[in-house]
Amino acid sequence: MTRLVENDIAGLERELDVYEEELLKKTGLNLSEVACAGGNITIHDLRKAAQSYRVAVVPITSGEGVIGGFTQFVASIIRKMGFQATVTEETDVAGFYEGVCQENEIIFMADDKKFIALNLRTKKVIDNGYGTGRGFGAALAGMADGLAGREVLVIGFGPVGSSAAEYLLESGAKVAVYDQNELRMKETKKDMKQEPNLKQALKIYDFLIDATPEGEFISPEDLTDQAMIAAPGIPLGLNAQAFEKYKDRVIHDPLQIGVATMLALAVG
Ligand code: 2YG
Repeated sequence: MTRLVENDIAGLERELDVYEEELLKKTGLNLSEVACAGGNITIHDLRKAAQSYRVAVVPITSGEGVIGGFTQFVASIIRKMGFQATVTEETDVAGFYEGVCQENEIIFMADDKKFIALNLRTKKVIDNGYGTGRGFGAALAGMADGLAGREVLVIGFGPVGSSAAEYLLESGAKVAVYDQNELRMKETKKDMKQEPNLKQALKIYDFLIDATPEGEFISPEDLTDQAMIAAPGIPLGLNAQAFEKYKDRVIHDPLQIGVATMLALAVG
């Protein structure tokens, strides 16, 4: 799991509207719609939940400590979806206590190992990796105008890649998986095809999920002309030339889709 740094999120809060316009242009869906698709809830239910739940985001100082702007950006993404969200004054347990006492029933918090959304009313807890994978699966489906019956290659079968693959199977897509780690390849489900050679696979699949922590391993000549890429992996797997050529068909962000889908899953 890649740990974000302050620079990965600096200034993104101000650009959330522009980000959402781009997302809409590429997928035909706004952030809440992508989150609802990934979270298997309706926009109507999300709107209802926004009237009934308040959200607290708690800064956690353990391990490598607080990431500048992280909790504020998480809260602004949640507000973008129509919910009331605040970052607690206090951090850690004191922050959790503050959030609960202020009657927030959804708590977001992240240390260096886990980033979760906890629903205190239903006791449902959602992991960021799970939300991110499903959300980017839904975004790719939006960009492709549906993936039922289509072949999708998932690169990287960690928590994000495996939940993206799960979402894609649910959507009726034919899922193939490549992971450089053989043990991970063994974890793929029976109805998923294993692709042993990445370069060969990139030449045949038009729909890709890049769920690896590797950067810049994909060049323009590796990809098909029709390629569409949803890339939750940080850093981006496309190199600069590939990004330049395919940027209108690439979805990549450090937190927006993952946090939005966590919220949809937490209230669903
Ligand atoms: O409260 C804080 O500011 C810090 N304790 C947050 C630490 C977050 C560490 N995790 C990550 O940076 C990422 N796993 C977050 C998810 C990125 C998904 N693309």
